[in-house]
Amino acid sequence: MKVNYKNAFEKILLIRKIEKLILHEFNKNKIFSFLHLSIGQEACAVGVSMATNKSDFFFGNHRSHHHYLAKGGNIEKMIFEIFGDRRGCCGGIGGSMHLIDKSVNFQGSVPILGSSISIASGMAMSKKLEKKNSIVVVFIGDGSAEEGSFYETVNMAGLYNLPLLVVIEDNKYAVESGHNKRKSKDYNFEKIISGLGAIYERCNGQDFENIYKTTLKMKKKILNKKKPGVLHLDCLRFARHSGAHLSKKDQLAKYRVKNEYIKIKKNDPLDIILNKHLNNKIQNIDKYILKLENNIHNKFYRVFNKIKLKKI
Ligand SMILES: Cc1ncc(C[n+]2csc(CCOP(=O)(O)OP(=O)(O)O)c2C)c(N)n1
Ligand SMILES: [Mg+2]
Repeated sequence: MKVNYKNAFEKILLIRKIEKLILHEFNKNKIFSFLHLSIGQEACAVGVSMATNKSDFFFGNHRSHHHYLAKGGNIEKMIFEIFGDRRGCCGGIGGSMHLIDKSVNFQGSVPILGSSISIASGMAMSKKLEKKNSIVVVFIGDGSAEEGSFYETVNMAGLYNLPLLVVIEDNKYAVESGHNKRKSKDYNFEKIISGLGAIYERCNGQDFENIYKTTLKMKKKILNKKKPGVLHLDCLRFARHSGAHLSKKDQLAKYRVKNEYIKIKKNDPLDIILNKHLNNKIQNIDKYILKLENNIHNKFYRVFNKIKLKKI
């Protein structure tokens, strides 16, 4: 199997750069919408999207810029949406938590925690009835995986043999509550999910290669065994829960695990791909990255100048 690591790196970099441009504009107070940045978690979306096909469907949640962009959603329309411009993918009335681009099978992001899981399972049922070989992927957070609808849906998806893949991006926090405040010491995800009749896999959500290979394996199993799957990705949220903050102050905050900032520094998904797969293959890597960043900036910065804010 030949994996295109350069392509994966460029996709992650694109998502990172677009979010940083948005962050920059947010700081000028132009945004009316909430903003949940995916910075640090981009590989989760890129790994899953590269291991699935265009004909597979994605649903997102409140933190979904990376899911939308990894699936190939229209970038200009996303920027317009976040800034409340009518030309946004949701008519400019939804903001950053309401992204949709059906032309690439990104079926929508929904900010009510746990809600998109059951909507995605309905679509998985329709794909099963149509006898299509597609799967439906829904991305949720570790906090959302504590909603009752998650357990109910995985159970029903197991009962009806639905081609559903639930991807849990476990960044260890729901806003500022860590696992130790929300889960019993003996909480065992693997036992719970297997007990509900679904396939369960867990891997490093900072490492594109891991996510890509595990997703390929899971998709095969979902279709062959006719069972839903839950992919549990251990990842790191570099930014604050919401708002335009990507600061060391937050990474050092009391609610975080001790020394988490060191882990963040060492586990950037971009560095992981570079170190594992690209450093020896690309000459003058700094120049290559700078060129990519400049191209993204030149192509998309002009979109911010076109934004027309609606009069309320
Ligand atoms: C039903 C519901 N309850 C509360 C909220 C407010 N809320 C938005 S994001 C969030 C935390 C979600 O944590 P997690 O699912 O782990 O996702 P993360 O933000 O870490 O990506 C909360 C409580 C909501 N959107 N929906
Ligand atoms: Mg979380």
